[in-house]
Amino acid sequence: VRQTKQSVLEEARQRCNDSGLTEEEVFLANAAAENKDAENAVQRASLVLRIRESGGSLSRILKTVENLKGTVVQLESRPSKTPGCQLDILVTLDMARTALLQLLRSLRQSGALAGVTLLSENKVDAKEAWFPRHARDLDNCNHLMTKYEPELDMNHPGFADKAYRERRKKIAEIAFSYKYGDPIPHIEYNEDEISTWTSVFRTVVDLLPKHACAEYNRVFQLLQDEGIFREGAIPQLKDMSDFLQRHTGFTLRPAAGLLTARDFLASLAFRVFQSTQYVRHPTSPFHTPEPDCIHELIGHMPLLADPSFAQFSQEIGLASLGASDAEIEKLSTVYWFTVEFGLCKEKGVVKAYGAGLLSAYGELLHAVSDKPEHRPFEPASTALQPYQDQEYQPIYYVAESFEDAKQKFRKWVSTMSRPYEVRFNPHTQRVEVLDSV
Ligand code: HBI
Ligand code: NLE
Ligand code: FE
Repeated sequence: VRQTKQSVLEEARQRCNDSGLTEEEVFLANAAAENKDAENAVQRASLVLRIRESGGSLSRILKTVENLKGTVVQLESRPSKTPGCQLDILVTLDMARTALLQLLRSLRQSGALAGVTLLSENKVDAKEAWFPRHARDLDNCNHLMTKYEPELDMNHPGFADKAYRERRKKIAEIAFSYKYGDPIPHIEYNEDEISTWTSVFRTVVDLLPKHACAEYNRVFQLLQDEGIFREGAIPQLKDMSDFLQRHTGFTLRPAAGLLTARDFLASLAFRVFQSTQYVRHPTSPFHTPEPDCIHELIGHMPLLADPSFAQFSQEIGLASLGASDAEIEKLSTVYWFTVEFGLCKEKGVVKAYGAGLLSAYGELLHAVSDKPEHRPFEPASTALQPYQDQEYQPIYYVAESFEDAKQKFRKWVSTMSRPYEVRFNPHTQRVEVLDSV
């Protein structure tokens, strides 16, 4: 069903490119064109308007509504938190469809507004695309990519290793049968697995002080102090999840392998990180293309305990909910060049914060050397950069800081076409869709 909706949306999106309308508005326009009666029928609609400090004027907007024979049913305003904007307005109107479309077009073109969103009501399909609304719904977000499964991928170092494949299967089954609210199962790791952990751990410990960003090093030290990070024992996901929860509210749930980007990103919206629990094959300790628990633990966990970074991760997740396939691809690319392989500046020196670098010391050294290309992080262009996951990256993007990356990301996300806004309610762990009055 999701696929069908997506392709309908894609088609609409094609058509809105030159009209300056969102796909929802194109649906409206089509409905109006098909039905002459509907064209003049008055309907109720709600808009969210973000009025700029310079050039913006609420009275002029209301005048436009009046000129188009619309009636304001309700109006709410509050000071805007967006820099350069004075007010956020929620306005509900009664208006003919064609007039409403005209209004949207002129508001968008006026330059007085930093944002114009039509909140969806009962007429549009976009908001019906399924996405998880509660952390419990993540029980349905565990679709795997087939690449890198040791059973299916002939190039996997474990392909010919029967015992390893059995082990992977057993750990994957734990993830598949995991349900929201279950305690995270304890894994008794064997000697091979522990020695792989220990050799990776030793090498990264040596490199971190020099090459990891300060936020990462701060939490890494904490994890060592608490005895969660040490040689000779692989941290249990349960202990790590409890640790994260105390710092940023992030929790973990076991994942069976490389998930689809849509499922993986969706969980971040709920401050849930889907983490693999198996260990990479012992023949490739220092670099593997697939996520394993060494990558998740050493690479991802420290920064998920950093408040600013946790917020950034969640915002990528929220942006992905209900997004089109093309947008998911862009968000994954941004995720790839930030959360996975990001570099940042610290007093003029380039440091690593990407998890794929911090868990793979060969690539870490490569990334901070002068061999690869370093480009400034700009979401709009970064999102279009093709990437591969087999070899070391030839290009890395450097952020000024997490805060700067977050600001730029927010600005870019606001240009995406989703016709509704979502927000996470931490009290209920529910994602609320802002689509009604
Ligand atoms: N799945 N289990 C798991 N772990 C990840 O780190 C991961 C994933 N699926 C996709 C993904 N990462 C990203 O590279 C982006 O595509 C979102
Ligand atoms: N290359 C990383 C490592 O070896 O730890 C894993 C990357 C997962 C995307
Ligand atoms: Fe990762």
